[in-house]
Amino acid sequence: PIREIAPGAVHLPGWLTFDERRRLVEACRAWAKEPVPMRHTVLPRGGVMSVQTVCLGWHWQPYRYTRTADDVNGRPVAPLPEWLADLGRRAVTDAYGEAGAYDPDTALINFYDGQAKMGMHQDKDEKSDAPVVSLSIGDACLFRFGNTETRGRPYTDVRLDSGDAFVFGGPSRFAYHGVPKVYAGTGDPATGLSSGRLNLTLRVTGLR
Ligand code: MD5
Ligand code: FE
Repeated sequence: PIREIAPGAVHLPGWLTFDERRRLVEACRAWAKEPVPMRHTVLPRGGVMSVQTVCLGWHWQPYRYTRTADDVNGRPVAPLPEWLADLGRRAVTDAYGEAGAYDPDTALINFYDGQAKMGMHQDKDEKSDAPVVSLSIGDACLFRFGNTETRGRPYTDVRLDSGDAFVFGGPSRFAYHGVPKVYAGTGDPATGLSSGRLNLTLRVTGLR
C-alpha cells in the first residue's frame, strides 16, 4: 500500500515492474562504465564514500553540480534519457495525484555493496525545491528518514525493497536521511543484479 511517511514523503512499495527493474539494471551497467566510470566519491576533507556513484545530466561532486566529471576523468556526463524522466513523472503522479511540470535534469546512481552505508545528510546542492524521486533495485536496505532540523531523532526507519519508489517533496524535500544498512542477499538476481543495492535518484538541479 502507498504510504505517506511524512508530509510530502510518499513510499510506493513494489512500484517498478520486473521489466523496468531489468531495464534499469542493464542501463546502469552501461552508465557505470562510460563516459564516466562509477567511483567512490572523495569528500573535500579526504573521506571516501563507501557508496559508488555515477551521474547523468549533471555530475555531482561534493558539493556542487558540473557538466563534466572534473574529479574523475574530466569528461561530460551522459545525458538523462527522456524515458527515465518519464518514469520520474509517473512516480510523482502516483505519489501526489499529478506531476505538474516535473522535469528532472539529473540522476545520481548509487551502488551499495553489502557493507556500504550513507550517513545522515540533507540534499541541498540543488537550487530547486522540486521533488526527488528515489528508485531502489536489488538488496533491501534500512532507510532512515529524519527531520529538517537535526541529524538525530526524531526519525522513521523504513525498509526499502527492490522495486520500491519513494518521492520526497514539499516539506520533506530537505529532511535529513541516510542508509544505515543494506540487507545482503535479499535482492532478486532475476533483475540482473546478483548482489548489492542500486538506487537512482531523479532531481531538478535548478541549473541550466
Ligand atoms: C539512497 N540517496 O538510497 C538515497 C536515496 C543521495 C541519497 O540519499 O543523496 O544520493 S535519496 C533520498 C532522499 C533524497 C532527497 C530528500 C530525502 C531523501 N529526504 O528528504 O528524506 O541512495
Ligand atoms: Fe540524499
